[in-house]
Amino acid sequence: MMLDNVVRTRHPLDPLSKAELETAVAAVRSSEIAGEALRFVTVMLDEPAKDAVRAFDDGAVPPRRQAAVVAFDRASGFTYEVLVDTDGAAIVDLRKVEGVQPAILFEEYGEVEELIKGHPDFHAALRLRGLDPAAINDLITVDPVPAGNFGIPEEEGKRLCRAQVWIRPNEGGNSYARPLEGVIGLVDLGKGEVVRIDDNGVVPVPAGTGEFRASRVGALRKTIKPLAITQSAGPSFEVNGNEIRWQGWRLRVGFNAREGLVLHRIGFEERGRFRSVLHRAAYSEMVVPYGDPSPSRYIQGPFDFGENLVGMLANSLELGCDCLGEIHYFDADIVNSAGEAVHMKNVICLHEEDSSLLWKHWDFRNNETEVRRGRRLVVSSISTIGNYDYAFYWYFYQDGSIASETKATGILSTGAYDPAGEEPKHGVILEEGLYAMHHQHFYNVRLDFELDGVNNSVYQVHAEPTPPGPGNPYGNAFHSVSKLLERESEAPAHVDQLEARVWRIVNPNVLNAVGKPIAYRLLPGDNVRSMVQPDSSRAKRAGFIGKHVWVTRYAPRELFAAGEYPNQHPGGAGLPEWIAADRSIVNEDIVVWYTFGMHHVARLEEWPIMPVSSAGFRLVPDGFFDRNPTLDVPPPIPACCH
Ligand SMILES: [Cu+2]
Repeated sequence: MMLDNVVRTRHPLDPLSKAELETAVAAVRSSEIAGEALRFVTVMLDEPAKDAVRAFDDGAVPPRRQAAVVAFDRASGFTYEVLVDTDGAAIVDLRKVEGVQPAILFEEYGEVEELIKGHPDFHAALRLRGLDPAAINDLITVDPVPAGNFGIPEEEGKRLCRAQVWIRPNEGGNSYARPLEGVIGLVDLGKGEVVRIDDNGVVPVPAGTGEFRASRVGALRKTIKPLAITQSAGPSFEVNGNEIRWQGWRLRVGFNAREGLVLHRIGFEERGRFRSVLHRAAYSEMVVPYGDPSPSRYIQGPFDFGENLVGMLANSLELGCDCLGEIHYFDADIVNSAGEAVHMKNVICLHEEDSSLLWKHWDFRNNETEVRRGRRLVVSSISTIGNYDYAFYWYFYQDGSIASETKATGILSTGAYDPAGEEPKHGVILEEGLYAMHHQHFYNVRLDFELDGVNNSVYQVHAEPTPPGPGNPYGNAFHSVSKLLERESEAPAHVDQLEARVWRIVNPNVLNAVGKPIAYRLLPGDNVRSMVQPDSSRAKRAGFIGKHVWVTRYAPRELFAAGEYPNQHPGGAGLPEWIAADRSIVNEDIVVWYTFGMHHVARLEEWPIMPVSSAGFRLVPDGFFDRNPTLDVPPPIPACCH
């Protein structure tokens, strides 16, 4: 049944509108869990079943819009999951979730700081260091550190947060230049009180300022000439609501409080036919395990999606600063913990870039050249989580490839050491008395493939030299070894660049021009293994960093690699738990999960602010098209280059 345009203007995967968010909040507020202490952790689109979305795209009626609400009662400590039909303003399902802690609320960040700063034991720790609490009160900053779970019986069942302390060198200055080493707070967020303040010993407060603000770093260089990017006829993309079309690509952007930027229904239009590639692609989790065993630093290992809500912390992007050129911005609406709808301006940036050479050939015999310049479409978002700023980029290229890149920037997390004592073993000295602890950033991307149809399979492929002998008389031969991953337990694997290991996602039901299943290839980029011990709390809680590639059978609730509620979780949730079911992944609706790590042993050049450090991966068509799909890209200048 076709509906009129008015109803169809909203796509089933569009993020919840302000009105829908307010409807969801109002429904929860009129339910039996309503009360003064009720807080809203996340209110996100409950994405409709995939077949309903596909049917809508084929002209069917839209599925009902639903909001998935995670609410938390600060008085009772109970967590609730509520499903609200926002079309009908009715609660569809309401359940209490036992034994979990939802993400830290923004208001709790402020409370941790206030509680620590007001506590007599904290004042005593300051005085022990020759500091006057009243005199420096306004310069003290307290960072909440998600509590983790170290199996300490007294911490079981409580909503906790740890705290680290810094002292700004001056008003608005860089806190991380002056750690108050050794002082670690433990706050019971349920009771709203400090459990204790540990003092692991006095270490001098470093004297540096870590200054990087333009107004304070002295003369600025005058050698930069303007660099303007203009597109006189406008960009080549079209945006219709949340749908983007560009150079054959079609995709939809979404946004939510937990994951931030989400891409849906990614596909390529070939000769008028839409060929899907991914039903959904999004970063699902990240964790930053710190590798310093000192009593003040081993606690650091935040899950920035599940504990800190990366979408909630998204920046409003500025033209000419965060993005350059002809930009289209998408706004987003979210709900804060008080249940108020908050409009976030310019949280997703869309633009087009020159991407250098697409392809070229010079025929030396007749001196004819064919050359094409490439373009890429860039969809990006930036979130700030405490000291670090993370930029997430998705790139689409004319040749059918997709890439993603994360850029970590911001300020290093630091510690202080006593210059008169031993040098820190698990960090890099930045200046006298100040060091940056070794750590790793692990990102996980959830790739819900749908290559030309729902049912796909995955092969792990590597290269081998062909054994010498009659089949390889000259010793030059090598071949590919391809292993079909049949069950979830067979999939977890590390990258192996020396073996040219890649993963091929295929649709065994659709063959290309040479009679082989159409495919995309997952090409890992820089990666590293996790340095945590397999039986450690960190390894158990971040199971997804144990391997780089995982494949699961699609299940609607399996969205986040470390599980729904990583905050204070004892471990085992997410990917390791799901693959225990060992479902078949051959010719099924499958999801590929890619974990990649950025190994961070700091450099002096990363202080006082860190130039971006990037890592990522690529997805390239591998027999998805029958030949180079860019032959129809015109030469850059009609009269030359061909
Ligand atoms: Cu880092």
